[in-house]
Order: sequence, then structure tokens, then C-alpha cells
Amino acid sequence: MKIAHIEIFEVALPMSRALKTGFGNISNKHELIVKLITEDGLVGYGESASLDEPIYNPETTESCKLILTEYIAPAVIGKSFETAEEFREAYAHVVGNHIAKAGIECAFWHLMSQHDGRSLKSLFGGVKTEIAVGEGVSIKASLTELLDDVQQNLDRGFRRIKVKIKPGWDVEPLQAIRDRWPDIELSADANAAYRFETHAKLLQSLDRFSLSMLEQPLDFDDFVDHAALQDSMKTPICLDESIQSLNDARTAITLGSCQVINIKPSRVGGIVEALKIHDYSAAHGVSVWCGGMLETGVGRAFNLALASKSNFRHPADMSPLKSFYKDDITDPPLMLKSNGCMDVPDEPGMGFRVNDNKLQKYTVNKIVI
Ligand code: OSB
Ligand code: MG
Repeated sequence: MKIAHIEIFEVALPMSRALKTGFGNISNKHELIVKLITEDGLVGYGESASLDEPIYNPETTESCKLILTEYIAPAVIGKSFETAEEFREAYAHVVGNHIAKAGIECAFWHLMSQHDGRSLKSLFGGVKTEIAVGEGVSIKASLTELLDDVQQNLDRGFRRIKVKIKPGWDVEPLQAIRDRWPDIELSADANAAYRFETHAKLLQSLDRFSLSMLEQPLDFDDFVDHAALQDSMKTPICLDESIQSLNDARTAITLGSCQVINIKPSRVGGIVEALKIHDYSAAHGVSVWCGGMLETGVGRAFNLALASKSNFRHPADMSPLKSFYKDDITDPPLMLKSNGCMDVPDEPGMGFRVNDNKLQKYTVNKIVI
């Protein structure tokens, strides 16, 4: 498939609520929809699910736009590719910038899916027909607000509640939830807000809440202290921010820094790397699950197909429409079934249609290469 044209849409979907985390708040989000058009007229979409500010990882929407426009798009345009591995080889000289890379690599997978007449699920080696879905709960102003939010999410059928925590908002909210719901699947995501020296005792004390996992308590590059912490507590530690590549997964698993890995195609530079991390983790008895970056339906489509692989063993972050956004750019909307699961599409294409009118409506800037 020869890449003839590339378009990058900077979109701003109106948010219905902010995500409040240990690294700060996300109340606005501009991100990029990457469109690849082949010589034969096939159209593939992918998403660089960047944040506006470099508060989760070093990238931003502006950095993704720059790297895609100046370095990655020029390396693939006018060239032919047979496989995603070959495609990403064309811009392998670009270091890091994983969110930028994930957007264009996913668009290539979308092309392949149509070209080969196979679903993303089948291309990725997925096996499940539906996947379990959980929901995250932001840091709140009060326990009453928190419990109301948890109740609403349980009523909607979500299979796991993930509470965002930070120093000063941890033991109390978890205790309040456990007092009311002793048996729900509950996890906590600290988004790197703690330090081993200062908080080891406090973090160990979270063992009493029987969390399914404690996500990213310490700094993103602190594999050593994560290993010491994991060694000192029963709750499985899950790494999110720390795992940017297969090599990071190897480091974490070799050192015993975690028992679970959160895989986000965005954070690791695309599906090819995500598949490698999945397979390596499976071979070493470490389970994975699919986190999110508040993607639109485009990014979620790839996450959904990926999460249908066998070693994805925990509910995914896959909020349906209206959890964070007032509208979406794909049809049909992501649907949570009454059993707390989502169906995994299994037809050629991404399983969702990009709605051109809505894409135009929410595009604030378009780059044609
Ligand atoms: O820590 O999982 C995180 C969003 C942006 C950056 C980091 C995180 C998140 C989320 C969003 O928690 C979850 C979702 O996409 O539904
Ligand atoms: Mg996280």
C-alpha cells in the first residue's frame, strides 16, 4: 500500500466533566486524528490521544503535531508498505514521541484491515467476543460526591471502580467505598504522586482494602523503589506511566517492580509495541489490561480490539460516550451492555465509522501533507 496523502485533524470534543488526577486536571483536550490515504483510495484513521499539557508524559498536542508533520509524515509519504512493522521502521530514527507515533501507526493498521478484509481483532490476534469494562473516579471535593459517583457507575454496570488517589486523598476515600461496598472490584490509581521514602508505610497500609491493584504509586522512572514497594505489600502493583516500551516491561518484570501492566497503545508508540509487551508479559506470568487516554471513538476502537487478546485479564478503561465527552466523531457510539461488557467488532475496518460531519465540526485546525 502506497501512502499518497496524509491529513491531520486537530479536534476538540466538548467535555462533559473533567478528569482529576494526582498529576492535575484534564478539562480540555485537543488531540489529533491522523488520516492516511493510499494511492488506491483506501482511507485509514488513527488517533494521537495527546493531552494539551505535558503532565502525564512529556508529549503534548502541539508536540505531536510538530513531530508528525516535520518528521514522521515525510518519512512515510510516497512510500509503499506491506506490514505495520515495516511502516514503523520508516520513522524508527525518531526517538520517543510515542503518542505521535501511535496515531499514524493505528491509521496504517486501519488501512491493512480494509486491504486484507480482516478485523482489527483478527489482525491483533484477539480471541474474546466481549471485554469487561471498568470506570475511573476522579479526585473529588468530598466523600459524599465520591460515593455518589461510585454509585452511579455501579448502576451503569461497570465491572470495576478505579479511584484516583493522591497524598491526602487515599485512605479515607478507599475506606468510605469499602465500608459501603465490601465486595466490588476496586483499584486505586496514584498517577505517580507518591515517594517511597515519604509514603512507603501509608502505601503498605492500603493492603487492607483488598484492591485488585495499586496503579503507578511512584515516579515513572523509579523501577527500583517500585520493586521494593511491591516486595513489601500484598496488593499487586500495576505500572502505567513507567511502561513506555517492551524494554521497560522487561525491566519491570525482571526487577519485580509490578505484577500487572497497564497497556495503552498511545503510551508505547502503537499496536506493534503493545503486542510485544502483551506477549512478553504473558510468557512471564504477568497479566495486562487496557487503559485509556480519554480517546475518541477512533482510539477506543483500537483499544477494544487489542483488549480482546488473551492476556488482558482485568476490566478496561473504555468509558462509553457521555462519560467524558458530550459527543463523539464515530458511529455507532461505544455501548456498555447490561453485563458491564462491550462487544468487540469483528468485521474489516475498525468497527466504527468516522462521521465526516462531526469530524469537521470539532476540527479546530487541519494540516494537509
Ligand atoms: O492514568 O490512566 C490514567 C487519562 C489520561 C492520562 C492518564 C490516565 C487517564 C485515565 C483515563 O485515567 C481513563 C480513560 O481513558 O477512560
Ligand atoms: Mg493510570
